[in-house]
Amino acid sequence: MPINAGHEFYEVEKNYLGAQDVDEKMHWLEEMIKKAPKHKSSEHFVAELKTRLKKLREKAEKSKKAGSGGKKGIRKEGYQFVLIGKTNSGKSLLLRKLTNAKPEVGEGMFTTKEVIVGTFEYEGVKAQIVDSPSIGSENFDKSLPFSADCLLVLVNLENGFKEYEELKEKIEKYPAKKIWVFNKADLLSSDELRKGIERIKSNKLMGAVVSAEDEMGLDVLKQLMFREMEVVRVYTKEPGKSDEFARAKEPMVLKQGACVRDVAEKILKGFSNKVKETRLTGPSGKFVNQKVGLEHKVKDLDVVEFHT
Ligand SMILES: Nc1nc2c(ncn2[C@@H]2O[C@H](COP(=O)(O)OP(=O)(O)OP(=O)(O)O)[C@@H](O)[C@H]2O)c(=O)[nH]1
Ligand SMILES: [Mg+2]
Repeated sequence: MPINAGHEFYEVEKNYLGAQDVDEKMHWLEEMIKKAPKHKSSEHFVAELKTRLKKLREKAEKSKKAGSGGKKGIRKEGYQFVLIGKTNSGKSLLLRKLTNAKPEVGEGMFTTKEVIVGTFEYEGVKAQIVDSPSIGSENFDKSLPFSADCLLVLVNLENGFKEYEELKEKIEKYPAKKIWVFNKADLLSSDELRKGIERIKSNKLMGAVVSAEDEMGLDVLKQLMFREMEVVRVYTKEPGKSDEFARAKEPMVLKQGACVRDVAEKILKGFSNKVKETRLTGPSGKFVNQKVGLEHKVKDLDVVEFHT
């Protein structure tokens, strides 16, 4: 196909050709459409890809209706973390500790039989955490890790560092961000623990050593998760009210890189042009009560006041 696609496109195409099932195929096809060159001579080719995607979607829909999927529909809401790992690594116990969900936790293998969702709340920001049958289970959900924004990859420290090496290869294909969670630290001697931490450091891994059981290291993990979400919290207030008053309310949560206009749009829904003046106090401001324009980039914990 002489469409002059970039190297990225061919990488994605390779994944598409090697995909194991319909969900994975659909994912890579969507990526191919995104990465395909956007010029006149490739229009026909892109149209063809889109037809192919439509057919796959219909096929997936049919097989779900026929009940072969059996997956309960989980709706992706906001930012989504997906727990992934081998059986007994402690995914379900971790979900219990990080969210309101109450999944079954068991000493036996493959306790978790279906997808379960919990709500994670940290520093005023909410996210979804999804637990599902372990790698190696017949119920393992092949498409779920593709939809994730970030994977929480559980390594059971009982099995040593080799489990990390094994998992690394298995999860390479997922485009999501990855946070490594080295669990069951309570079962290691302090010497083993020290060596483990050194290896994590020398591999420059983004991760935390935790014990879901003893609730050790969970704060570090939560901070990492929060950081990976790349959000900013912005407080809004009415003119005349104090910053303390504004900060007592729930913040607005936006993607990093958002500007004052995005904040205004969220409140005024399509009427940000009504804003006559904006005053800002906080990390992105040079001084208190600074007058800023709609294109001013907000930072975490800014307080914004609109005059309409
Ligand atoms: N000592 C210790 N035990 C843990 C820890 N985390 C989990 N466990 C235990 O490990 C076992 C497995 O935990 P689960 O959370 O059910 O594991 P899973 O990864 O969900 O595994 P599946 O059975 O495949 O669903 C349970 O007996 C837990 O109590 C930990 O940090 N320390
Ligand atoms: Mg489980």
